[in-house]
Amino acid sequence: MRIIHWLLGSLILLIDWLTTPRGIQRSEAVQATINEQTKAFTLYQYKACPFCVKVRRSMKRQSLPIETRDAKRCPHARQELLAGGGHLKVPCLKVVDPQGRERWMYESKEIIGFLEQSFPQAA
Ligand SMILES: N[C@@H](CCC(=O)N[C@@H](CS)C(=O)NCC(=O)O)C(=O)O
Repeated sequence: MRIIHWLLGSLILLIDWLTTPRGIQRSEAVQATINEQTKAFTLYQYKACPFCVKVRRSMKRQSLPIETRDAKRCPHARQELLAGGGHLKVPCLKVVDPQGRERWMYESKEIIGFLEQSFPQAA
């Protein structure tokens, strides 16, 4: 069972690597603003989780340099996710607003929709 799990994970990572999307191009000034805004975001994830791959590909497509933390390999990240979000489930996007309030968003579909709405696709 473990070997099948490992093989599937490796296959997912290989396909992801072979078909990595290109990031959209923005003007330097707009991208610099977005880079600054994404500092308020952290993605808790597992490397080979298909839902996490989906979110990472969306980030890549949108050229969003969001920090990722591996909640499987890093006990500290796992603890942060459990304490902040309340569930050990990935992907989970932590968003900190300008007042310092945290929002922990689960569900890949919701995260991708939120990112698409939050950032301009061009300019
Ligand atoms: N519907 C969720 C599914 C997420 C999900 O099932 N994630 C798995 C990893 S692939 C998980 O976190 N399972 C709990 C665990 O591994 O502890 C989504 O689209 O984000």
